[in-house]
Amino acid sequence: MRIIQINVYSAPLPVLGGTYRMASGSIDFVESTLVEVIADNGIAGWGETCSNGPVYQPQHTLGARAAIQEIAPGLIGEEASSIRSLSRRMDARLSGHNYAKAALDIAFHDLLGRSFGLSVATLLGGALTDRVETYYSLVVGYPNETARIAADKVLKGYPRLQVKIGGHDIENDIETVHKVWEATAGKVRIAVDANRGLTVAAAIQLSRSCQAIPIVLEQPCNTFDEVASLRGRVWHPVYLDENTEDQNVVLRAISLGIADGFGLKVTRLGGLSKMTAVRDMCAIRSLPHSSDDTWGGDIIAAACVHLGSTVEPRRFEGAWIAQEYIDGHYDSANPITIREGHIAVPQGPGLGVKPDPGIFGKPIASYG
Ligand code: 0XW
Ligand code: MG
Repeated sequence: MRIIQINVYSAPLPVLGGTYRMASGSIDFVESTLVEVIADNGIAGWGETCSNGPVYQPQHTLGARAAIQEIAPGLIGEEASSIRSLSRRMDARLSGHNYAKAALDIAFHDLLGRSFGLSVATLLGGALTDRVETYYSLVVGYPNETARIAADKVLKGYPRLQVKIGGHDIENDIETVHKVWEATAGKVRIAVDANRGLTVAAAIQLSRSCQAIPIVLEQPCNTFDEVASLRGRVWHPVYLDENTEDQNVVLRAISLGIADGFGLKVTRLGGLSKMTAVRDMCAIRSLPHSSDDTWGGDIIAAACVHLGSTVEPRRFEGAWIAQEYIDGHYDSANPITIREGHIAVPQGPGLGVKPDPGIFGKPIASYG
């Protein structure tokens, strides 16, 4: 089974319902990049990578496309059944750029699964559940309004909320956390995500002012070292998100004991292969984590859900998908949707999701 063609597509995704506000930048529109990897058995596998703007992380749309341009020609004619050897091949063509390689890695899994009649979750070791938790991400806002939305999401069945803070007055953030806690009355788990936006002093102040509230502090400060310096100075568990730029950072955070859990992104880590190794590292130390991505449609959502279904449920912090902010689906027959705060693991071979024919128009690049 050899790769004979790779097509790259662009999908514009305007943000539904207004601006998605984070301490590290706001977005109104993103453009996703999709890859279709076709093998000589006539089967195609799909992958996706989509940054949420150029500021959240170093990854960006044009970077992904330029990286794929470097890599893709070297994959034509390669054996598709060994994802490990395809991964080595990608590294031989281009150093770094995990987020671009991730799209191809997801497509390799989809192709392999479809070719052998196995789901991606099965390829990743086997699903432990047929539906995974998700969480609702409340954008940076003001205390009363954020608390009102939080209460509504609890009624909708979300088991976990992520409250975005940072980028403005810390007193406002502290009040927001208290109001959200009062409005949700202990019915959900709460992560408070500053998206790198707090100083060390502000993170300590927030934690001490919210001592009695069982929150998790997600990526409070900008750098790994700043977050590391919080150890023993804050009351709450600290999770790393944006700093986990590759597998080695996760390994270092675990071995130094500076993270109590992680917000993990499939594309940032380099795809399902690399994320699976990180999943297993976390399992060794009983560390909780999510299976998210920055943004994107049904393909990346399916990848997050398949991986998420293989994580021990008691440590799973949810698979975040962008569905609430996107109009429509790539796959009208098998869309990935949130129901009562959970997402069903797609059935069928591969990712269990396939874009409707012609939905992305003509490829922006083709190799092979
Ligand atoms: C909630 N997310 C998973 C989606 C946005 O890209 C931000 C991100 C996070 O947790 O930082
Ligand atoms: Mg986060």
